[in-house]
Amino acid sequence: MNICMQISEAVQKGKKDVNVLVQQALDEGLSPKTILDEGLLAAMDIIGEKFKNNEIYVPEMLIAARAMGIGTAVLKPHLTEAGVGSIGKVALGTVKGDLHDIGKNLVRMMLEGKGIEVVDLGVDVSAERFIEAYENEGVGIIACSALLTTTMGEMKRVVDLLVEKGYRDKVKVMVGGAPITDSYCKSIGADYYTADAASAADVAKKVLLGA
Ligand code: B1M
Repeated sequence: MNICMQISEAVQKGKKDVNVLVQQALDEGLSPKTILDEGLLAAMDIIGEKFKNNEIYVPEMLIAARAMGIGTAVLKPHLTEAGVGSIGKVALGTVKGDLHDIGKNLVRMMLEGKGIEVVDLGVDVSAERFIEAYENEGVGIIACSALLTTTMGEMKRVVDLLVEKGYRDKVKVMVGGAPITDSYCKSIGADYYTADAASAADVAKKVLLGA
């Protein structure tokens, strides 16, 4: 079994020593992106599929998520560019009612890797809190993540509240997460949809630099 498959298995089983395997993969010369995509993220896809088919339940998803966090922590310094000065600020959070934070945390890591300061609002973030972050922190972008079809509607509330408060043309809204699509982004009047964390960071950098 290759090292990425071993990492995937370790995450699926919730093994805390997945960090050792991730370090081993780095030592073997695998790129952080390969380890992320073919090891850690591949595991979450399998976990999601098994959950859908009632082969595993929430506790198993939770322990896998914890192992995923341990694995990504090892990759973090390798995914971020050292010594990059801040080019702007983003308020990032998972929307109200939604507790999924693995994707959000990856987005944070990639944004920081581009020299962007991140105000991490955490999970279960209401539209009002996103707007407060704009008012108090002077962010150039509000970035919303959602993993549930039942919570993605909060993104529309963010846009609507910005309009209501007269801020809409002063801050950009980025959206992402498994159920989000470009057409959904357009339909709610948000500015940018990206499918993955790396693309989110690329777009955010361009926006903040006014490119
Ligand atoms: Co949940 N869960 N979960 N879960 N969970 C899903 C999302 C689900 C698809 C599983 C399934 O049925 N196959 C399903 C949603 C169905 C739907 O709405 N269509 C589901 C469900 C139903 C639930 C519960 C309702 C289960 C229950 O209680 N009965 C419950 C809800 C709790 C709540 O939030 N209120 C629940 C709970 C949980 C756990 C807490 C146990 C755990 C989360 C732990 C944690 O996050 N700390 C969990 C997990 C782990 C998953 C799966 C297995 C994995 C999610 C994940 O982290 N993926 C997931 C199935 C799946 O996705 N295959 C599932 C890896 C992560 C890197 O991907 O977040 O998509 P993702 O991020 C991607 C992109 O989407 C993008 O970048 C990342 C890649 O680079 N991205 C952005 C994300 N945010 C972005 C923002 C951007 C741009 C890109 O710009 C701002």
